[in-house]
Amino acid sequence: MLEGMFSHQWIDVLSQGLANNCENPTSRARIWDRDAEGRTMFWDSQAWQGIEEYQQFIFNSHAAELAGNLLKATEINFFFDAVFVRSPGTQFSTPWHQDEPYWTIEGYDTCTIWMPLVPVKKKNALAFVPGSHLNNLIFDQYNFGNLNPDGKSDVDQVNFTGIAQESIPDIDADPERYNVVSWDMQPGDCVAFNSRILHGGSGKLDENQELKVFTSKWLGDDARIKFRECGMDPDHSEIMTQYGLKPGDRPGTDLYPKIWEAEVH
Ligand SMILES: O=C(O)CCC(=O)C(=O)O
Repeated sequence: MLEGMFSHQWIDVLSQGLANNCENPTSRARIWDRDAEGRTMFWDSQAWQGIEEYQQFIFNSHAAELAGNLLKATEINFFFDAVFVRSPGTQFSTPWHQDEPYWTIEGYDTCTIWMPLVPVKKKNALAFVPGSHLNNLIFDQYNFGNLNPDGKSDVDQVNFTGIAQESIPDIDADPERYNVVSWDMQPGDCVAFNSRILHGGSGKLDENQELKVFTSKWLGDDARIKFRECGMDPDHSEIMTQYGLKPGDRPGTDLYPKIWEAEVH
């Protein structure tokens, strides 16, 4: 967790972008959870091509440099954005998962920058199992396509049966055993995490508390395109193919622009 990484100007830009995004969702957007009181968790992804404020952040903020330094990369490409918007009081918690097994990318040198655009308490923030990105395990984890109370069609699906090496442990039953961490965070703070780390939670909000999160995903040196038979979420395989990208390629083109390069000394 990195405190005060982004200025209030960037938070304002992203907040404006998120408002635009919620008014003009992509075809990928959907509600992940809607409870009996009408509280919702809204998700959208890869909206950046249509949202100018997201483009400003991706191309002009120091997010790519931050990812580059953390990953000790020689270059950084942008992968995609995703937003997680919980209306006040939403209880929905994101299931524990790793990101890489769902992605159309494989590699160790990847990271997500998770940024709350409103203050969030430790108990409501995304939580992590430290070190779990190092164990080379793919867990039998959740099919996020099941999060679809409105019955949207053409939702990405995954099924890790036969691929996963282990069941996902019941982390919530004994968070101390897994050294689970999360933090009180202010707008401007972020968590940068490896796509192999087990993470989940967030939600369980107090009655009047909302949560608006912008995430950006960044690719370092060893990231390569991979199409997975177990399904992918978000599934970029079709658009990657349209852009001439194939398994084994280094992601690039206008779809995954190179944003940052290390200085050569
Ligand atoms: O904020 C959340 O609830 C989920 C975030 C997440 O899983 C991610 O960014 O990979």
